[in-house]
Amino acid sequence: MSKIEQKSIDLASQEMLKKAQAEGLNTCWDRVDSMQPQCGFGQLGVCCTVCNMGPCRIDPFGEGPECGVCGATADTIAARNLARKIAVGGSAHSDHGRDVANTLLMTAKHGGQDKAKGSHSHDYDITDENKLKKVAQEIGLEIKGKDKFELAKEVGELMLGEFGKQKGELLFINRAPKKRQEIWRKLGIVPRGIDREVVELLHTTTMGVDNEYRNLMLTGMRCALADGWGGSMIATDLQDILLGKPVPIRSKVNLGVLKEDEVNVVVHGHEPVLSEMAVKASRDPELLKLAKEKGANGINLAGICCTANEVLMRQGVPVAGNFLQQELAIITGAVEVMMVDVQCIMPALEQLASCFHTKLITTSPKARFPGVKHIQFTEEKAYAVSKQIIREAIDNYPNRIKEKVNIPKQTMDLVAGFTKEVVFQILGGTYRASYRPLNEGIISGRLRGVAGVVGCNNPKQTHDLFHVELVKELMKKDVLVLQTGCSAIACAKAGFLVPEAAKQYAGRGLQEICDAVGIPPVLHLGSCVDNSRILTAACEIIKEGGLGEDLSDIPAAGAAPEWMSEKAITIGFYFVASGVYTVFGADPFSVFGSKNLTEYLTNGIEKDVGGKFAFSDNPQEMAKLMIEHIDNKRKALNLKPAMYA
Ligand code: SF4
Ligand code: MSK
Repeated sequence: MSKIEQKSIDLASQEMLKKAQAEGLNTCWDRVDSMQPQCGFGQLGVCCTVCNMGPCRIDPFGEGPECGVCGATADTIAARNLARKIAVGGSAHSDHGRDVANTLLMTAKHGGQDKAKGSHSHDYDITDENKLKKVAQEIGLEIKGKDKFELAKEVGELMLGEFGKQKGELLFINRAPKKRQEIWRKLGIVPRGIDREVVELLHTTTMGVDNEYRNLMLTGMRCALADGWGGSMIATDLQDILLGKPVPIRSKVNLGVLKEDEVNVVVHGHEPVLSEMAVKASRDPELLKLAKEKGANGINLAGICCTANEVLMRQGVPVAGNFLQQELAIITGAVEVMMVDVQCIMPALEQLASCFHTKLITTSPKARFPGVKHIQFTEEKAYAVSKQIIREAIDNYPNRIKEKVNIPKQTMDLVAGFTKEVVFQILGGTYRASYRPLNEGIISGRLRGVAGVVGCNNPKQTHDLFHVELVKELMKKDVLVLQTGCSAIACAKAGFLVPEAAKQYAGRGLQEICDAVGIPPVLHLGSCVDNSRILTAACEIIKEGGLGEDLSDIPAAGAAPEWMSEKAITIGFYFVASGVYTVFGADPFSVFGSKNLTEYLTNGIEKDVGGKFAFSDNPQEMAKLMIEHIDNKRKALNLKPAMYA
């Protein structure tokens, strides 16, 4: 992939790639080229390093070994490799959820102490008491006579207990339709404790344990469900309680949000507990004064990846870019500090930052880079740590080398901040909040159905192309699109996340709905853990009635067009295990070396859980597959065909 236009469709990114090329700077696009050809055994999933009798590899053409030293076949090896990825992806989201539960507990403790003293001294607060009460009631807690800190303590303790629970079922499983719960129970895949499911899945993949691909996938689904209906859902709900539930909010996206005359601080990673404090610190009068003294006109905070989505949803902080733009942000030469927490942070940033004045600062004890400045974040000192990092950025502003600065002009308006609760109100109004209008829209055929389009970027594909082309096609066919993660950022840059986009891109039916309620045709629901919002919104559709009894009945489909992370695999599995047809772009999950496993994932699994996977390396074909599926579901519900398209 040598031409810059083939590397990214985004003009701002193309400009930075040209700069990188001119200055001899290495990016992931160069590195992916230098990797070619990538290992065929790895791509097919038939390489095993599980034990020290290996590494072993199976010849996919049947001319070499048919099994490893231990006798493991391609089916076992590919299924074990995939199962390990599910466990890793689930552990990442869930560890995030655990940290939020701990922050909630700490807030409850400090809040209680402060109340006794009659003062408020702590950095965090219980921001959404209503959601706290709702969650508390839902999980069986008595709310009467308890203040918000007492209740937060009880909720936090119960939620934290979900990680180590040895028996029983995860509490949020109850949110799923009854029919879905029964399917899971029958198959024995209702998750128990989140940690337990990750450990058990890893155990089954060790040498000489589970050798049956279907069983490995069932255990994998239980682990993935523990993420989607456990770790991720806990992260989303507790973050809303702690930091506030998002509401529709306008902002801007793309590298042009970086400012020539201000101190630029880029937050990158996934966890909002520190970045929320950084937003606060960037507005601190003392620090703004300091920035002025250093010659800057202000402090400009912008985000990359899902930390960006988190602070966008709640604070309207502009987004500098998605996953493949992390290096490009540094190449602008205008970033004083890039502060990173966990996940999706390229190790290459360290070397690249050293070519500019940019300071890379790590903040999590879980994620250190050799030779990179580390300012450890602790919940107890969240604001002080944030101020220290912003101060570092201000002090670094005079070191910016003017000749090296090149900020692309491109920005785009967007509206984010959609949640299950917000959709209720927008569709039904404050006094009769309901999903009825959405269900009616689907039943009448004005809306063909709903799609969740999520996930990363991958330099093996043209940056943003799959997201944009797929979503364009879905809108045209009257499919309402729900998005999270880097996919939402890609479509925001394309201008799909504003109400006016309906006129330009949506089919007539979707346009009518968007015009009536004033929403964009593509709704931004947040970060990767917020895929749980898509699950809960789907549950509301079922509860509202008229579209079946189970999630698998809804005319809906999911997609991860440019995925790269193990987390995307886990998300795919919890969607499929919840009954959703899910299409993956780029390379499949490295399973094609096993015919049986491939057949199970794309067909057999449907008999077990009602959802299945499809793989395609063409966005138009992905759209076609999703639309066909949606139309089939409409037929199965005896609904008329889509009204207009
Ligand atoms: Fe080879 Fe079996 Fe060991 Fe894998 S577990 S490395 S296939 S001997
Ligand atoms: S950040 S997991 S690249 S979506 Fe959530 Fe983006 Fe994928 Fe990371």
